[in-house]
Amino acid sequence: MTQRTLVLLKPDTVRRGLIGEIIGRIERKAGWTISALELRSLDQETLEQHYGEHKGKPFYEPLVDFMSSGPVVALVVEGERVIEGVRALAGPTDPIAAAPGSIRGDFGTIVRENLIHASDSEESAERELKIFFPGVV
Ligand code: RTP
Ligand code: MG
Repeated sequence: MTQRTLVLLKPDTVRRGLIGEIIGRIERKAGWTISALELRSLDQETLEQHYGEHKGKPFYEPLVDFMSSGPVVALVVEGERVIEGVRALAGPTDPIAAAPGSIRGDFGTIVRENLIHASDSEESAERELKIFFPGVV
């Protein structure tokens, strides 16, 4: 089942020079393709759309501050079961609970600064791709 997903390499990834490391892991999965890629700074409106489901939660404001603290790399990745697949490469939200070998497990310690976002379902992917790459979908 070929799918498309939205991936964001968060500002901690860019600051720490881990873009290549993380993109390399995605690229090495058989048959997956990066079909769009952009380094960009996210404004409040974009973040509100993207993380709207978390509005009102205690971590929302610090999350938005963090996500606008520096540029992110936004990517569209296409391929076999890529939605579930990139989530598996990333590991669970809390990097301390994430297994070594996963991106968050290998590089993260702080829940907020967990390196990568990946769409969590087909519906989320469709919604998020429209926000970040309106020309692509
Ligand atoms: P994401 O949406 O970024 O791919 O991450 P996720 O699905 O694994 O986690 P989610 O529950 O959607 O949370 C979104 C992001 O908010 C930050 N967060 N901080 N308790 C906290 O301090 C807390 N909880 C979540 C993380 O950056 C998380 O990825
Ligand atoms: Mg999420």
